Amino acid sequence: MKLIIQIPCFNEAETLPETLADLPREIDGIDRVEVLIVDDGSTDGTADVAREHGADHVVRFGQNKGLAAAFSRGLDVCLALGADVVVGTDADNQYVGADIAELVAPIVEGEADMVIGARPIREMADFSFVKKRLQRLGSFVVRMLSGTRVPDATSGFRAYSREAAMKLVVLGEFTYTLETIIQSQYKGLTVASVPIRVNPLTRKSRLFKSIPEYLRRSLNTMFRAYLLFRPLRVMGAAGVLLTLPGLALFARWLYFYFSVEGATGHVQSLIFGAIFVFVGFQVIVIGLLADLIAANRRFLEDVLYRVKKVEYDTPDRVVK
Ligand SMILES: Nc1nc2c(ncn2[C@@H]2O[C@H](COP(=O)(O)OP(=O)(O)O)[C@@H](O)[C@H]2O)c(=O)[nH]1
Ligand SMILES: [Mg+2]
Repeated sequence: MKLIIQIPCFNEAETLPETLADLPREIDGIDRVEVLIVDDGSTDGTADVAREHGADHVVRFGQNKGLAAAFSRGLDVCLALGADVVVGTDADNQYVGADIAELVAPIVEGEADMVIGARPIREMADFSFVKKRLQRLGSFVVRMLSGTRVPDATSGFRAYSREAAMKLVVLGEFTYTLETIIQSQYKGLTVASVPIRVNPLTRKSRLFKSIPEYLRRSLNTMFRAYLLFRPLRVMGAAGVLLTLPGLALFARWLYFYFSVEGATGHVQSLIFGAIFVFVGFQVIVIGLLADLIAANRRFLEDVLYRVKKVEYDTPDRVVK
């Protein structure tokens, strides 16, 4: 079994040597461990530092494309390099390299397709009170949306089976962490979680710049990932919520129309009722369309998966 540890980096020349030095090169059940650095347009010589400090493979973007793009590219490169297991970790040495053994164990044993390292959030002094709350709330929402039991949804310390690396498709621009968990559900990938340790902070987080910004981007990612997963449920519920008050208003108008007061008055109820019913109905129809489009995407993702299988699993094409 071959494990490739991939690290997305954006200007990490300072902390990368320490991170690389801490990575294990021998793990039970794994024959070979290699390291891939995805340098996302760094301007501080990250790629050179990576090579000097023992990274086996370095991929470099000419310009900054964001974490999600670097993650996706990393998965593809790992597949092309013949990885059976892929581990993702951060360049700032936030996670403890030795814990990678724990992370890959459920995959080596064939019990999971994706293993998420759960940080001891409560004990983390570097996390502010608000950040801890947000992490808990975010993980709760992801659990609800995905039907999984992941305690730490935003953890970037994860292991993926080759199958998962082929099936996951990340389109969001901000983070892949939430999207991949929501996707695992409809892709039939088993998600497991293991407790892991964290090192003291080496530098401030670059992804979590401000709370409103982080919230906005995370909510956006989650909403879109879920919409893709169950469009009709979301749009249908919104449509029904709009239609019901409309029908009530319409019934009110009908009641007065046929009661003693005759045809005069309560036209407002009729107008608002009609608007609500009309808009609600439109939303439901759009939901149906979204459902058809989502079915199409699933079909395309299945085709993509098969293409990847041919591309990466045909023996003479795999780069060893
Ligand atoms: N590819 C890429 N990676 C990034 C970018 N910003 C941060 N990262 C990487 O994402 C990982 C986590 O970043 P960090 O700032 O520690 O965020 P934290 O997860 O909140 O601690 C590190 O390996 C960073 O190098 C970016 O713009 N592009
Ligand atoms: Mg960090």
